[in-house]
Amino acid sequence: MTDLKPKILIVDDERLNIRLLYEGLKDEYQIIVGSTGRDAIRLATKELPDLVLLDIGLDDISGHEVCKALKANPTTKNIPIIFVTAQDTYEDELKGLELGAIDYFRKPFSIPLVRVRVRNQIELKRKTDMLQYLSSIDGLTGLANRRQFDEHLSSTVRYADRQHRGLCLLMIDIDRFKQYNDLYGHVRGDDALKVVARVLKKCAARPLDFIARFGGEEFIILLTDSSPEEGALVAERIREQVEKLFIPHEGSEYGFLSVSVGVANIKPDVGEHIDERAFVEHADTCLYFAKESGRNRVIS
Ligand code: GH3
Ligand code: MG
Ligand code: MG
Ligand code: MG
Repeated sequence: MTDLKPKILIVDDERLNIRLLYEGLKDEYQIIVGSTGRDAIRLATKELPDLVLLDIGLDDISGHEVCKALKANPTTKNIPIIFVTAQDTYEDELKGLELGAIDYFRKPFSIPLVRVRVRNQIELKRKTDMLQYLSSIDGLTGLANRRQFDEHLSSTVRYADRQHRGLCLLMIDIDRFKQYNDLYGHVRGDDALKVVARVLKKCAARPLDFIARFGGEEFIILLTDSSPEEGALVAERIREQVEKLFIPHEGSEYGFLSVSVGVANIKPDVGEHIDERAFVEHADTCLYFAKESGRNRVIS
């Protein structure tokens, strides 16, 4: 069974401090421990704890430097850090907080006080995570929303630039959907959007496939490390699977609900940079041609 207790990383070079904190927190939390600055960075990146209790005076890299490194890394930047230290000058405290730590415990610490302050921070983190989740998800389909897609596209494009990896972008639009709403009502329209979203999840199910609702009845899929052939194959599978749902649509020339798909591909050479906007516009242009040439088809 997985441990659902919040996870805390404790890093200190003195065993006694680790033991005290461990004993005080182990009943409520899953605890991971480290004794060096390198441990702190490695474990925070690998384990993604909900909170880090970080000593400042460490043997290799100071707690302040560790904090700077974690705050500079997009995957660890939102993990709250509390400094636990014997260095209790005003300047130390100020520096720690300025580097992005959220709190500061002085040694020798009072365990009941540590417990309460840790609990408050964990609660705050839980709420922040929930808000972050809600602001990145489309409520109707459960897919990522446009905002999250834009962020994901930027980071994936940077990765592809560095690694010279191929990307495919699929722009999917439901055909004659205005008429579908007019004929069958908005509630059935919403149902159709959910069903199409399910098809997309089934057809683009690799861990690196990213699906989002781009807006209205348009969806977008970013395939990382994919060749143009793979992109076209996924697009064709989507088109076919939606067609095979056989959802009646009397306003469509095909009699059933269908989608059109535009596919753009890119693979940057050394020193080349992908233009995000042009990439999305290319997929959109292909989608436009798919519509122009009769709908229910894929154009790359
Ligand atoms: P085309 O084949 O050219 O794509 O025609 P279309 O009718 O699908 O395109 P158009 O852009 O004219 O209409 C899109 C429609 O999608 C209009 C709007 O009523 C509908 N729509 C957008 N968002 C939602 C939604 O959240 N729920 C429902 N039910 N309908 C939506
Ligand atoms: Mg120390
Ligand atoms: Mg449409
Ligand atoms: Mg549209």
